[in-house]
Amino acid sequence: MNQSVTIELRQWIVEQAAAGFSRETVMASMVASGWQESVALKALQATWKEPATAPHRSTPVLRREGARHLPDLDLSRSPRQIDAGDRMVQVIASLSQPRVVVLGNLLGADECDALIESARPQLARSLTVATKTGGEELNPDRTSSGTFFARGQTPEVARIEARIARLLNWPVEHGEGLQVLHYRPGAEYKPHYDYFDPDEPGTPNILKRGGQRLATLVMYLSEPARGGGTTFPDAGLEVAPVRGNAVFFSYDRPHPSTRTLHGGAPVIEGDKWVATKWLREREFI
Ligand code: PD2
Ligand code: ZN
Repeated sequence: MNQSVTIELRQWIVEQAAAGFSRETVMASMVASGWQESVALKALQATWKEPATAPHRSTPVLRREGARHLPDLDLSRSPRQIDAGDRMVQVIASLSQPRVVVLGNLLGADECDALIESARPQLARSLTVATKTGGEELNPDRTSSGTFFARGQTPEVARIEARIARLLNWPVEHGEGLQVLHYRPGAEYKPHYDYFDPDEPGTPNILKRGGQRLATLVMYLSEPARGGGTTFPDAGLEVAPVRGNAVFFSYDRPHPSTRTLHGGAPVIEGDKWVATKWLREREFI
């Protein structure tokens, strides 16, 4: 039988690492439960890239030591709403591990329409960063079409970017330009990580433009009647695409133990439009 590395297998490996099992023990139990050795090894290599790193722990003291400064919202006093400068943004739900925050009212209906209409003429089948070279390539896991705006490309885009910067306490200059994606029924974005894999040969080139990605904000510009949620398989979470709402998540290191594997579920009925903002360590040029 030809086995392949499934999302479930990757998820299971992440859980075993978090529980403190060694790489060797995890490999042995995969083989014992019927996984071909080559597939088990491939899954381990893809999922467990830092065997020397201590397993993820959620003890606050440990997390604070050496913790990276990350984009984040100030939820310390459990606000219902956050003042993002020109708009009050609702906090609908939050998760600490992985850090995921669902936001309401981030964009107005007029802003969603304006972004869709300015993106529409520029749409092309979505590309992703080619990790082998640092260039761009067609990705079969991503059946949406999309386009990028330059930072501040229109006054509307600049206003939204200033709002995001204030909300997430991260400089506008550290953000990539907005990406707008369009998914028709059947289109999806299979689960992936947004950070750049340190083991890929093209990564050093990509990092020259502003360092690693640290966080993602996916803003929903439309509301498909069914399907199209943003899924987090390692957290068992699916965020419904509600127009004007958004999901924010951050990753303190480029590693699966951040549990930020996420995808865009297939759209079943209607059209899904999103705008994504990625936040980098340094100024993105
Ligand atoms: O459209 C989405 O829900 C989605 C899901 C996963 C977008 C992205 N990733 C992305 O733009 O990176
Ligand atoms: Zn993504």
